[in-house]
Amino acid sequence: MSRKFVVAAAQLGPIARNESRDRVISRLLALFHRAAACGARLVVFPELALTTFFPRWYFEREEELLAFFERSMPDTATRPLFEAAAARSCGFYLGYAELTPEGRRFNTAILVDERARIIGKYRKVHLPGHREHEPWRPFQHLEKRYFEPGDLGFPVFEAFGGKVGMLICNDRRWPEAWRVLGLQGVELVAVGYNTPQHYPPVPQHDHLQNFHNHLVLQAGAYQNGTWVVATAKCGVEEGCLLIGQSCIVAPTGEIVAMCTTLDDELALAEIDLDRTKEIKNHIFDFALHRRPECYGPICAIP
Ligand code: CDT
Repeated sequence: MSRKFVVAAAQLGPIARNESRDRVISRLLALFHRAAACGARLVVFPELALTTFFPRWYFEREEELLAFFERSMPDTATRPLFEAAAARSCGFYLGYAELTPEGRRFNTAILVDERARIIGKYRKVHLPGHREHEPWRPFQHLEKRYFEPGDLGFPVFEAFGGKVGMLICNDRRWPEAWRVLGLQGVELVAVGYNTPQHYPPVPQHDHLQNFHNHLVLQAGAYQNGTWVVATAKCGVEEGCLLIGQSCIVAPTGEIVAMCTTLDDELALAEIDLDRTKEIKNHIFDFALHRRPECYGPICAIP
């Protein structure tokens, strides 16, 4: 049976701090319906896709922070997305800030199938930035303060006729994250991101942000023989420029589609999950060529 289908990276332009959930969802729905009209079976939205990238601010009052979190999924605001998924037989990846009933906070993504069922959840493992307020920065990156590291590992889900994994933003820079997915035979990895162009501690790397984004996505795809759909929230958001260049990467490491604006935009491609075999059964045939007996230090806990 053919395992070819159309996927979409549904890139978002900036979301203002005071933009309502309903307004954001209407933007997501517009992209979703356009992708579905092009035949998409899976639409990948960005990290923290329902709000502005709020870790750029230090909040003194907890209620200010918690306003950016979802307490259940779906909830009233997001239900229309699930209804659209069922009506269009098209699934999605959605990043959002999760507040659990116990009061724990995670940077989370869900995978929803073509029947609008949540079939997978991932909580971001690699939280970048800092824990304390650092007023010298032009903007904060307080993910370490506002989220716990994910506690679900790097699961792979049977979905869309193949094996699907999820990463969130900074995770994509870590080969270990890709490899744990690769070792489970992942065939499609969905990644959402919010990446500022300016990195205050090392500004001499600012001009490399787009390069590093594609470098790690293409390496992760090739070295694990997987398709990648990577989606940005981008543009000038509350004075902070976030990179775009959302893209779809083949298991060969080639970019087959890419967004060219810093606004709401789709990148679409027909992918064939069977093309993962070109890599998985040859150059990176893990069973044949890996030497795990030499890799111990990677997993040693210091
Ligand atoms: N959202 C996220 O993880 N962003 C980081 C920014 C760089 S570290 C401050 C990233 O890795 O793209």
